[in-house]
Amino acid sequence: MAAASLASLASAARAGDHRATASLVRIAERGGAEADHLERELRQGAPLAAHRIGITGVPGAGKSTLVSQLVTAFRQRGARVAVVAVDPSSPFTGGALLGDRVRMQQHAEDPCVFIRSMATRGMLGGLAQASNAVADTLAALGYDPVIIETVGVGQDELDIAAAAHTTLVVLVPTLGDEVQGLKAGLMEIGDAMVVNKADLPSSAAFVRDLHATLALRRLSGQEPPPLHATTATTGEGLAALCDWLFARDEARAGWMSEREALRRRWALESEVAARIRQLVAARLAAQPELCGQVERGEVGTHEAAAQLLRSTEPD
Ligand SMILES: Nc1nc2c(ncn2[C@@H]2O[C@H](COP(=O)(O)OP(=O)(O)OP(=O)(O)O)[C@@H](O)[C@H]2O)c(=O)[nH]1
Ligand SMILES: [Mg+2]
Repeated sequence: MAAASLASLASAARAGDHRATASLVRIAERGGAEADHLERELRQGAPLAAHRIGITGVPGAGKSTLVSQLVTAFRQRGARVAVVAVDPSSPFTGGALLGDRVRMQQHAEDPCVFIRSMATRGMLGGLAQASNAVADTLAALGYDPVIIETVGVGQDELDIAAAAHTTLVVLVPTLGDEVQGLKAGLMEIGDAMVVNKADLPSSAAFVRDLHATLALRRLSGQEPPPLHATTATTGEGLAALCDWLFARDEARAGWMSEREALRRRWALESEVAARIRQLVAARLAAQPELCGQVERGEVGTHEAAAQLLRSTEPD
């Protein structure tokens, strides 16, 4: 796409045109040369360091319901809010995943709210890199905060947490033994912990236990993250969580530059890794004969790898 049309799309998007925003987001998501042009174009508008808020947690914890409530709260403060909902376990992409569409329906008509769902299909460089590119684009288009929702299922979600300035880890009181390990991994990355579905009967005991677990951090000189109990479906407990989030948002001058530098460093690493993966795929595709020889056992993998790395095929 010509620079002029990227520029006109960007100015339409900044003025609240959702279709223009969606086009730009698709370009960012796809990656490649056009995404490079887009980044250059958007950087001319002095990239603002939008507050990137990651919401992660176990499947079905009520993350989308919570995000929808946070969007409402930020809208009441006059913010333009973007949501990137990333599901590493789902093969669907483009448009909205059904659950998110239902959960966030009330914001669909709001020109100051943009919601994008992403999943694994068609992501050349991987989901972390693609979701980061989308978040960059939305930040550059003037959305602040950019909320990134992701299901806690492994490395992808930890990567996505690295892309956020503030991470809320959402747990539910009904965690069985099988997700305790997941919980332990998730607890490490939370700037705040949220126990959602506080309306469930087991909630009080769960919150008490979690408080006790988090307090153990004091033994190693760490301040435990705040813990909020919420019922996202009714809004109970949301005010306290929002107060914490708004206070952090307002104090950004004190913490954001350090987190943003870390985030950019991570984003660079993730982008380089994505490009190398693409390069690997291109090199292999350019040498079908050699690949066939390896498959038939005629050439060793080490020898073939060395040949592929030496190869000067255009990529
Ligand atoms: N009882 C109760 N149910 C809730 C609460 N919050 C959300 N739910 C319900 O839990 C279900 C899952 O909610 P979602 O918001 O889609 O959860 P999610 O974490 O985004 O789910 P995934 O993205 O699929 O991992 C829905 O049926 C919600 O209505 C809550 O506070 N209490
Ligand atoms: Mg969800």
